[in-house]
Amino acid sequence: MNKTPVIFIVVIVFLGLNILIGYLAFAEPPDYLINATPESISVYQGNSSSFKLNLTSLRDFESKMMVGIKEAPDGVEISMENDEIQLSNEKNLILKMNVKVDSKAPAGLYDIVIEANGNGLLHSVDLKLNIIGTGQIIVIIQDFWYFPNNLTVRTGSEIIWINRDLVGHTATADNGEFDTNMLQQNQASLSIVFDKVGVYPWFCVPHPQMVGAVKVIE
Ligand SMILES: [Cu+2]
Repeated sequence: MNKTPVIFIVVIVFLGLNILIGYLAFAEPPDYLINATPESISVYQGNSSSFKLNLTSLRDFESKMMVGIKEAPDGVEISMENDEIQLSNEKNLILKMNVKVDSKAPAGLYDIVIEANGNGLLHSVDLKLNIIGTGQIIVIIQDFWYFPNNLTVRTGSEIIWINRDLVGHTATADNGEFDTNMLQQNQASLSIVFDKVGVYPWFCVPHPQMVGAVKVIE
C-alpha cells in the first residue's frame, strides 16, 4: 500500500492545527493597552512628591478602570488620587499619583508597576522611581555586585560601602577621586563625601566587571 496520501493528510492536519492555534493566540488583541508618561520619576529620601501621569489608550476602547500599585520598593508609599478612572477612546487622561519616600528607603533606581483593571482585564505600566540619596547612604557589596550600583545623591551626601562577600572588594573611582581600598568581609569603608556635582563611575580593582556610578546633583 502506498503511504504517501496518509503522510500528506497528517502533514496537512498538523499544519492546519498550528495555524488555528496561532490564530487563537494572536487574533484577539488585548483589550487594554495603555501608555504612561513620564516614564521615570525622582523623589528625595524622606520626601513626598506628586506626579501627573499621562495615560493614553493605544487602541480604541472605553472603560472604567481601577488603578493601583502592584509593586513598590520598601519604604515607599504610592497612592492614586483617583483609584477609579474612565479611560476613553483616544483621549489622554491625567492621573495624579502621590509618592511618599521614607528617609530609610534605600537610594537607587527602582521599578514600580502600576496596574489598571477594567472589566477583569489587567494591564500594567512600568515606571522607574529614582530615590535620590541625601545624608548618609550605604552601598552593600554582595555576590560580586553593588546594591545599589546606580544612584543619584544630593551634594554633600556621603556614601559608605560595606562588603558582605567572603572575598575582598573595592569601590575605586574611574577618575581616581576616591578609593575605599580593599574591604574584607563585613568591613565598612570610610565615608566618602560627594560635594561636587558630576557623575562618578567606580569599579572593583580585583573584579573590574563589578561597576557602579553615583550622580551628584545640586
Ligand atoms: Cu570585587
